[in-house]
Amino acid sequence: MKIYRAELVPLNANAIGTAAHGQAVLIENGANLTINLELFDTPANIQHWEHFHGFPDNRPAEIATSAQDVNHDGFVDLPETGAVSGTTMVPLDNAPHKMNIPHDDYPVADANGHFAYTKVVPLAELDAKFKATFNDSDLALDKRVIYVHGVTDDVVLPDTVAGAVGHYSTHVTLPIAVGKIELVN
Ligand SMILES: [Cu+2]
Repeated sequence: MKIYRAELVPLNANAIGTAAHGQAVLIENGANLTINLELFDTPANIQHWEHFHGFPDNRPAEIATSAQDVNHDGFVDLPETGAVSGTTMVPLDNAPHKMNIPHDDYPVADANGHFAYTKVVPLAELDAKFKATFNDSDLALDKRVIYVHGVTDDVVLPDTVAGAVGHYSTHVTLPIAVGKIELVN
């Protein structure tokens, strides 16, 4: 059994007016990967996309900070996280092993901006899908970072904020919290 943990710290807190934070615990045990995640003070009453991101070449991902706001518009948007955090890999949604990213089956925050997420994922299916997508790289959880996304539509985002995915706007993809996954034991 391997236990991993991530402490999620706020990103874009000043710009969006709330400092989302929380933690995740991931447990690889036999055939399953169990993911537990809890977030506080997220933008309330909306769905929050969440994934782990990383580099397919297994370079260790690091969390983005305000230093990644390279266009100095006051927001670290999804594309700006790529330099240090890599690409979107596995969703923490209703079916992580299917690795579908743009959809509406992610957790929804309550009126206090709280949500908890638990999922037991079949590791063999996740590994197979991951290897097919990322050219035989391993899950390598301790080289990944977890992102939580999503702000309410009333947050004014300048046109310089990028990262829309399909018909999902930059409000859906704007990062609000991030944490590096670390092997506990
Ligand atoms: Cu993401």
